Amino acid sequence: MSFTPRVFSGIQPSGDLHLGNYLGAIRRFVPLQHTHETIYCVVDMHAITVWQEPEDLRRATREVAAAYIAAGIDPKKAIVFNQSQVVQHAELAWVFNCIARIGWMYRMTQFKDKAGKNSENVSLGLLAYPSLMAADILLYKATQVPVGDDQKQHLELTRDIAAKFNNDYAASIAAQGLDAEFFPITEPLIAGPATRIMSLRDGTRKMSKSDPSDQSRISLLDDADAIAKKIKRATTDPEPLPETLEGLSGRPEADNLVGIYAALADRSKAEVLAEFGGKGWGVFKPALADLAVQQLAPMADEMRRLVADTTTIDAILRDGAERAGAIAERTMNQVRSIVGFIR
Ligand code: AQP
Repeated sequence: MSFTPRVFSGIQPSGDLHLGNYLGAIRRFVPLQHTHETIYCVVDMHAITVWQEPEDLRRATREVAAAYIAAGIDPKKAIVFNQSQVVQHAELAWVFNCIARIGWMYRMTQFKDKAGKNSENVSLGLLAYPSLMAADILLYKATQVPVGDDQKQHLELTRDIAAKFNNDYAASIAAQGLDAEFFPITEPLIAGPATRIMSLRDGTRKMSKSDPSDQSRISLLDDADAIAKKIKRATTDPEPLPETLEGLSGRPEADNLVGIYAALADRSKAEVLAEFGGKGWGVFKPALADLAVQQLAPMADEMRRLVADTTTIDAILRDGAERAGAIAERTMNQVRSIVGFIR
């Protein structure tokens, strides 16, 4: 069957948003709202898979919503809401917990990274996280999900869950008169020069909210001075920039900074190297800092203004939740019948 093209994505309110979240996800959400039905969620239920102080969670939830809007997402066009206001996410996640296999969850590299050696002691929610993520996406029968490269494995698992549900319940789906492909096999949208932004301190580690070093990331609320200082101090090798893309291989820090420049300038890495190849860091870093400040500082101002206006932000989230809830309830009604729950 052909599904209505629909885009869904979400970000956890689990700390300070950073340049990786912006370039890998939020910036790419914006143009899609003009070509697709779009649903952008603040996934607060995912955030509590690791401990969050309730007041911090409220603040961070509003901050992610503010970032969406400050980046250019129009909440009248796109649906913007926080996950916990649409209870069907939790309901479908439970059904998917009974579809997915435990072994699938243990194989997730994000779980292995986050649980580390402590895997017996982390929350059950952290293990089941990808099942809730599948519910987020499939509740809206989303056909495309723009994400950073780190989420690719979770997207593959979403596809596996959709396929297994469609298969396990094939007879019941047919008996309800529904299409055999009840859930779509969602496509990840992972593209551009910034699918995985790396730490400014270590080009082999992902830029991340949970990195203990504030110097490792550019936060979306950093002021111009902080942005410039962090770029100036970013770890690099002593060589000048190469003239060609091949020259970036084996130079993760250089590759990362060129990728950041390319993404912010809406250019390819090759075009950036055509301009800066052969030049040293003393030329490139100030140019990158100027570009980053020019793009990020106005957004940070707008985010601060929006976050301070909690009445407006909360009203946007409530309105989004109502619109999302109407779609979610349609899907859940079908799922309840397919599974055999009496209503
Ligand atoms: N470094 C990154 N480069 C490109 N994209 C990134 N994303 C995250 N980090 C990078 C993308 O941002 C979206 C939201 O991510 P999330 O908040 O749901 O979870 P995450 O991927 O676990 O983000 P963090 O910042 O790394 O958080 P912690 O430290 O809590 O794990 C996703 O589309 C993600 O791909």
